[in-house]
Amino acid sequence: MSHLRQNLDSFAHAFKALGIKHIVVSPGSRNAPIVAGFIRIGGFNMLSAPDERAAAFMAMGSAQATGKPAVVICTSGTAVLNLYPGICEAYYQRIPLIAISADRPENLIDQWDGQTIHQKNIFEKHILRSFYPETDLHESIAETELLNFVSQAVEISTGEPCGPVHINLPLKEPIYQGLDIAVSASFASTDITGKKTQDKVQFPTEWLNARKILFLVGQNKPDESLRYVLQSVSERFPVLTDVLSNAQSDNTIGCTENMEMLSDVHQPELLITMGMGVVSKNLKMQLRQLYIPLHFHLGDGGFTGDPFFTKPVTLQAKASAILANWIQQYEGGADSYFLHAWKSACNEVYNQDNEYEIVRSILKNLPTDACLQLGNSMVVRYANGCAKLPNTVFGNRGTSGIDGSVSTAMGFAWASPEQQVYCITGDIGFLYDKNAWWCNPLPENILVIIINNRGGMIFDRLHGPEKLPELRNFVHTPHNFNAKAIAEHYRVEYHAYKSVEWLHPTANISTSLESSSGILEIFTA
Ligand SMILES: Cc1ncc(C[n+]2csc(CCOP(=O)(O)OP(=O)(O)O)c2C)c(N)n1
Repeated sequence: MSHLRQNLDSFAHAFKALGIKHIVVSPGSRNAPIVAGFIRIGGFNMLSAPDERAAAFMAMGSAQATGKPAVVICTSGTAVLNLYPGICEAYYQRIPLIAISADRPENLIDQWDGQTIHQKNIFEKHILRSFYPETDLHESIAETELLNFVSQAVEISTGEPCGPVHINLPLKEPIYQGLDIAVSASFASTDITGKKTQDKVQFPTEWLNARKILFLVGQNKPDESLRYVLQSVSERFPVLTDVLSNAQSDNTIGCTENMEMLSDVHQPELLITMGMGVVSKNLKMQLRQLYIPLHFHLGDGGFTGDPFFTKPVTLQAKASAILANWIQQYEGGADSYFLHAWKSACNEVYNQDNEYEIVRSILKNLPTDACLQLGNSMVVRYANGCAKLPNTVFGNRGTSGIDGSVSTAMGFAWASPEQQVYCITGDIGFLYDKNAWWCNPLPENILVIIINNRGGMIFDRLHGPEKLPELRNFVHTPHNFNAKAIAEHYRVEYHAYKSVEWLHPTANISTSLESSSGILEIFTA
């Protein structure tokens, strides 16, 4: 048996031993021997997805669902570059993802050879670490060496912060030798994954007596212990929760897009933030204007952004633990006037916008235990500040690309088959990512809802592009497409509504949302 065959079996086995289950594969010749190793070892949940751009987002969505790293495997050349948007999004969302690319031997680079490009360090600054085997895979490598190699990659990707890592495997001809032979060795089964958590963390003394403390939770993974502790904090202090914070409860305050102008009464003595960025530009701009003397950020590793220009001091702490510790010892009297001022600033004003009403009507009818995936552009903004959201909400706000929202939702649905997934997207985002359905097996627990306004509505809300009407074709990108033929192409159920039908007082929205899979398109223009 060839060393290559033996090594690729050991390589795949290492993933199994480390408890990794979800593998998304894009086809290719150079990566086929790597994929063959995963098939021979067995025990993986494997998804075939030919579009590498979509595949990377699918792997990321599946990692969102399981909390464990997912693997995406692709061939050499531009295939690797097509993983980049998903890698980038996983980097900024801090989601564990392992990208494996097959590569050609180094001496063939720049020799006019097909699918041969510079793959080393290809993801530059948007990767936690890039790995290359030290020994040629065609030579004998001890099983333990490959296990160590893979476990380092898994450890980095699930560390603090979590994120993407890249493993680049150069393979030279012949690559198909012994492809069909049964598994070479009886591998030891060792699950060596395990995560450290920091619990009792001391809070700064400034927190004990301050009366006006503003809490703000940006985009964050679901964390029930954090939601629980913030519920009690929100009885006395304003706790602002972004639509993607997964921290919302009865007394928390949604970050509505159309919030009031802030004034001196909103000025905190202390700002305490968790999670990452916020969707609301209005809130971000206004916090930049407000005088905030002290800002602590509860970090879970990785860099801390400074979105409000307040120079936050980062405490590397598990947010729920530090807050539970603090609330028990808090000695100051919380300023109820301050709490009410924030509640009324963010009070939802009735919005007559059709699309806003449609999105809100959908959200009102979603089950709490569903997963909601929000497309970028207007949809995530319409949902921001909504009082009723499912307990699991995701959106690709790491880099705010419109290129992978449906694929991410598809990956989530694949890895969480018991959970109903709803993905709401704009039409351009949908059309961009229509290869999300190009996967096998196709999940049956995902309903994609398109708000079709026949173009990029967001650009009509910005002031500027309308000054040059000729620009419209290149910015708003008007079109007359719909999803019917795409649904037929992928053989999924399709329903269409006009906004007047959807919003009609006699419309039964919960019944319209009953299909567990397919495409539902609502035309608003
Ligand atoms: C990959 C990528 N390309 C381009 C953009 C710029 N962009 C932001 S919103 C948008 C239009 C989105 O239109 P649609 O999905 O229909 O949503 P709507 O604006 O109508 O709500 C574009 C092209 C982006 N965010 N990401």
